Amino acid sequence: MHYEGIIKKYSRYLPVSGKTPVITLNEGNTPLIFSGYLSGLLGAGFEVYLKYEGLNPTGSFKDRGMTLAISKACEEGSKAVMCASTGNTSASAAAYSAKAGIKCIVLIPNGSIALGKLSQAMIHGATVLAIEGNFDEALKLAREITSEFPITLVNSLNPYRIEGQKTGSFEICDCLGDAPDFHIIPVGNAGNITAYWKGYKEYKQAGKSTALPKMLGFQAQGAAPIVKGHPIKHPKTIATAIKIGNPASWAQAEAARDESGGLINMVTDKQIIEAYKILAEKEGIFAEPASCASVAGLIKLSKTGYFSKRKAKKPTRITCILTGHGLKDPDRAIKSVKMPKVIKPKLKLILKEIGY
Ligand code: AN7
Repeated sequence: MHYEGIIKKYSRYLPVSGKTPVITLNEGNTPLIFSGYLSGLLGAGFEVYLKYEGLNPTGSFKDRGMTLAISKACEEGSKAVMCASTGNTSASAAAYSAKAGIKCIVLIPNGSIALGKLSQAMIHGATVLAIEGNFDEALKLAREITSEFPITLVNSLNPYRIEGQKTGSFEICDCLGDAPDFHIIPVGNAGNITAYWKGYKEYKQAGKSTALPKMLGFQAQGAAPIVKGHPIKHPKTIATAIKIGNPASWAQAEAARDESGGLINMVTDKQIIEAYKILAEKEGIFAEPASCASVAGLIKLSKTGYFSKRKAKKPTRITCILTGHGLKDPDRAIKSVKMPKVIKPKLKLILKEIGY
């Protein structure tokens, strides 16, 4: 069967009807990749899987929520959508709006979004305004404007975003045959952890899985309001996607943590870059820095003995969500490695360099 995106695949779990115009780029159906290297770090009895959401059409998990948010906006007759964004939401909103033929306006924090994401919002024809302020200020403005004018807000405060994004859990359960034991995920505005938890609960309710994972969320240390227990006025991290000081779904993230018996913790930029390089060098997976907060969190917890050996005969399964593609932020990649050596086009010189 030709795959046509998450709405068609999971329509029975989503608020859609035969009348909903399906605006899709065939998002979802992303690979769940076994990581031999990370499983080995934890030792016998553990299996680590990477959900590579960077392989969605615009290169991030946002497409799962955006297909539904834009489809519902069209169903309701909306002609314009708006979002504030650290980059990926704007890229996705711009692409799906282009497909739908509606207007898209995005507010981004000036100077704080990765180049790939900015290029996406612009090439898809969105109206891009760079706010002299941070993401939290941009979101406040987007909420104010969309509550007064006939423009649909497509940030994750839009419930259809959460509904679409919960399909990530369905895919993981379908792939593993049941829910994993632990689910590790980066936390920024906290929509995705909210969505995954909702998805796991609903799939169990529907009899499609038998268990629920512990939800383990990771913020960047310089942008860790939930861990610290108060909003951060001037969040700081190289993981610009999660440079958020006052998450919109704060309470829902805490509920996911508490209901599942999980935790929300933080990782330093250094730990994020270490995980970024491990994924690239050991697994051949290029994920953007914010994505790697999940793997950095796994490594951090493994060192503290959090994943203690379990007696169960079955392996303990852990999924890490890699939320966005590494190509989103080429500047960061280049800053993290040595630049190529410039060399004269002479055979002998090249052979000498490569040791032959
Ligand atoms: C790669 O695009 O908030 O906790 O405006 O792009 O659901 O916010 C992006 C968030 C993780 C955090 N990883 O997810 C935006 C935006 C990547 C991201 C997150 C984002 P949430």
